Amino acid sequence: MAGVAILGLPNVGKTTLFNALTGLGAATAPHPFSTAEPNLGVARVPDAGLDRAAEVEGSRKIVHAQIELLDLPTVAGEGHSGLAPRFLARLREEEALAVVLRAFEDPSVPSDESGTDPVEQAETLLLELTVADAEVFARRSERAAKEASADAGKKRFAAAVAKASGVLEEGTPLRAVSWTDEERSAFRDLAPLTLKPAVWVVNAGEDGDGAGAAERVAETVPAGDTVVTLSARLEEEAAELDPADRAELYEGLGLGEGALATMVRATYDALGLLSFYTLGPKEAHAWTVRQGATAREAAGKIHSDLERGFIRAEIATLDEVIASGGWDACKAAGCVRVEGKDYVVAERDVVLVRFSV
Ligand SMILES: Nc1nc2c(ncn2[C@@H]2O[C@H](COP(=O)(O)OP(=O)(O)O)[C@@H](O)[C@H]2O)c(=O)[nH]1
Ligand SMILES: [Mg+2]
Repeated sequence: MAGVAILGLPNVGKTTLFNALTGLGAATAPHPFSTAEPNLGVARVPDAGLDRAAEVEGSRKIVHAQIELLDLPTVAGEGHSGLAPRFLARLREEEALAVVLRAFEDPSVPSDESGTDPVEQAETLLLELTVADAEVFARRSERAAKEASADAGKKRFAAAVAKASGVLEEGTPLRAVSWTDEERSAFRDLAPLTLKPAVWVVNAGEDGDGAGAAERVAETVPAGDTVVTLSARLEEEAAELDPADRAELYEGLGLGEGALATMVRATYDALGLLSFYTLGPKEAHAWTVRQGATAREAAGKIHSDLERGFIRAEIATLDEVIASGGWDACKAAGCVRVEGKDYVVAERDVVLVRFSV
């Protein structure tokens, strides 16, 4: 399961967002540092399409895709404003970062630690991540240079680490530079924070639109990073509603599928993952594979027998299935195609694997 760490300055809405995503109801408070230990939870990837498909198919059970979430406490003092050194190692284990930036104004929630300028916060956090990486790479680079002088085979490794160390010393996150596969594999054990995909979450508040802020954040962070806007508090309230009421609320606010779905999808994208589906009377199931996965690989996610005995896949898009009123109707209408083992699975494909073992 993909793991995502939630970061940000104190009192910006990290735990609120965590609660909205996990439905775990961890304590939030209108003062900084209310989270003393990391909260760990599993978020069901919100997916209105999956819910609707289950409805038209009459599936008895719905299985959402999942991500693991870590809500890290912010610890004050000693020249770091967001990342507690004692949690850095934990952070390096996660695959992606969701960075919460406060844009909402609320006099009952102090903002002295963060301010309400999301661009300033993005700059601060990016710099902290870069400095944390710079320390690790400077140390490793020194050691690698010594190793390389005794063993010529280690020269290329030392050169890669030294180059990255130089980039970081200039205050540039590693993600902002392109690296060869060889260089990337040299960095792997150091698990650089600035090479992890990051999704920037502008917490704009219930009545802020945040569009301008999001645009400015996008210009600040490394090119290609995704920026989403939401109100963590509104999402936390929405998460407590049943699906129909939630859909109505989102529709009333013009939020479409809801901001959480957008955020999680952006994270999936950043991680190079996508969802495909299987549908039946027993269950409607969202599965996760890497982008570029073939039909045969996707079959292996469902069951190893399906991969081994793969014959062909029948495929339609989720929207086609919903519009037709179910898989069988879709097939009758001719919207199901047949694909072979090398077909590259697309986001929102519904897949029926034909196999024999
Ligand atoms: N008005 C408003 N308050 C929010 C929003 N998101 C979070 N808060 C409040 O901000 C306070 C701090 O939130 P919390 O999630 O504990 O922040 P953390 O320190 O980043 O984990 C809480 O009182 C939240 O209810 C929002 O979108 N609008
Ligand atoms: Mg918190």
